[in-house]
Amino acid sequence: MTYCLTIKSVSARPAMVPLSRPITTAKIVIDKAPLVLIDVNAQEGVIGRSYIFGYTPLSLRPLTAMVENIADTLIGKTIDPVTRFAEMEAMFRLLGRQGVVGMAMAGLDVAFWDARAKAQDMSVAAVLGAEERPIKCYDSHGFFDPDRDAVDVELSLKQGFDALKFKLGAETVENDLARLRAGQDIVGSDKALMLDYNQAFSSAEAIRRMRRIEEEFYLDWIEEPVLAEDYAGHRAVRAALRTPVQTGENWWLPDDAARAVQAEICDHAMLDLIKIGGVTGWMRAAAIAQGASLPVSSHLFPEASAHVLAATPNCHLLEWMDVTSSIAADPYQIENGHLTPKGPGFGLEWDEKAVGKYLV
Ligand code: SMN
Ligand code: MG
Repeated sequence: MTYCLTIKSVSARPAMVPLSRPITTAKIVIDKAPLVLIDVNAQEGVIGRSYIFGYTPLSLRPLTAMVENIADTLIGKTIDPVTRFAEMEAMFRLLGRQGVVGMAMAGLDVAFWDARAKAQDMSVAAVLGAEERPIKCYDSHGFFDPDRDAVDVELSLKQGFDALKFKLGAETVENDLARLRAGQDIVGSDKALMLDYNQAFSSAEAIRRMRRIEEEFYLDWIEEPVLAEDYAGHRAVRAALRTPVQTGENWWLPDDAARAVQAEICDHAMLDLIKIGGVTGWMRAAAIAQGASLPVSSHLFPEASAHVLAATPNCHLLEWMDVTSSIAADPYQIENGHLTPKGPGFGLEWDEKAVGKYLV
């Protein structure tokens, strides 16, 4: 089958999808995933699929509309992801390519790559020139509450994870420390432990808290200690601590990755497949990080991230967070703390009966 595909139609379906484990931070609880499911239908019969995680139900209608509006300009064009992405970037040069615009562009890009690979009966990892190898994961837990979450942490250990992340940022650092002690009591000191502050603090407060935590713990990274766009704050935290600084899930396109690397704000890079610009954006941002010797980890989108991480020489860890198992026809499974990319495409097809229950 030729891989020269032509876009016949695009569907964007908003859904509130149940999560096997709610996503909790110190401030919010997300118990249903606000997703936009994108299908790119090619005239040749191939369907490229992707999804956007919208963080809040408030994003679903604008995201859906933006995908549909962009798609209207692409009908009849070929599914050449790099070419189409350049067109979309030019289309929004004046408006700006961040936010809903960037997420819609990236959602279409991911679906294009899915279609492209399926047309060649290959996985996306294989199309990118990588072997479909197991990618080491960490289990991404929420705002750790020992009474509520101990069972989930024990399950992580049974699944073979030897790296776990907790979100903290409680009212007081004493409360954070108590949660961390309880978490490490379960995990043990031989496992990698990471913390995510989800942009909660000023650099002074982040440094104050982390210096207290560093008296007791050796963490593998502290993630987003300050506002994502506060590069000076990230640099200050990085200079003050021995714990590596992780950030990047809120970088828009490879452009932000370049600016962050130039500003030397972090020790690791975390790329979010949708905010970084899909597969097309990921490959460029991962190369920028590689040039700065930054290990690259993924954020959300574990299925497609397994494929792009397989093609990322500076691959570090895949964030395991189960978002789609309630609607996937053949959900990805963790094996001994690893996730292996499968095809064709990203190996992600929907159970349409299940999807139908959650469309909004
Ligand atoms: C996160 C925050 C909000 C939703 C999903 C994930 C978090 C992470 O920053 O790194 O997992
Ligand atoms: Mg994070």
